[in-house]
Amino acid sequence: MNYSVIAYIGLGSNLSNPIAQINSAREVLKASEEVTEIAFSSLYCSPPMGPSDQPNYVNAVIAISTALSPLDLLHYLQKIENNQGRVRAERWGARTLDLDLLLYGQQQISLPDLVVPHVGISQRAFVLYPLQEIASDLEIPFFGLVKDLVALCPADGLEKL
Ligand code: A4P
Ligand code: MG
Repeated sequence: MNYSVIAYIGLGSNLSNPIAQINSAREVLKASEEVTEIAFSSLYCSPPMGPSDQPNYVNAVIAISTALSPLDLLHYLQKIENNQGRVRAERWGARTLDLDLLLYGQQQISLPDLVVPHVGISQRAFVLYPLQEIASDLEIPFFGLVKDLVALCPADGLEKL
């Protein structure tokens, strides 16, 4: 029996009614026996990072408690992405749903398929601003406090919905 850990997941979507995609992913997570929701941020809209010929994104962050291992949680998140019609084509390309494992407790993980804290967590407004709403005093291993990282991160056109 594993102990429960608090994990943070970034949700993103810019296709097929992004707000509904994010809300639906939240409902799936809430309904899961393996996951308990602790907090859910506001939804935010932002211009795309990466290829600019794609719609704006809607993003949010959820805090959960779970006894799933990091890799089992990643695979579970990928299953939810696939169930919501995710097709993997271009890196950083448009998607119905992207679920990124941002943090898993205070663990630092460096596996071929899983890097935690998530790459880019310390510089992305669409991750840091919603994360600050639910965990301002949280320490991100290696990078520092969420609130200090937000203070250094321009909003880059991010807007609360
Ligand atoms: N992977 C490794 N670590 C992780 C982790 N911590 N969480 C691997 C999730 N996956 C992780 O991911 C590619 C591979 O990353 C997976 O096979 C997994 O084993 P993917 O979701 O298939 O592909 P991707 O999302 O296109 O690539 P990547 O590099 O994860 O992109 P990001 O960082 O997710 O960025 N602009 C705005 N405004 N808002 C966004 O949310 N998102 C992206 C995608 C681009 N531009 C954006 C946004
Ligand atoms: Mg991703």
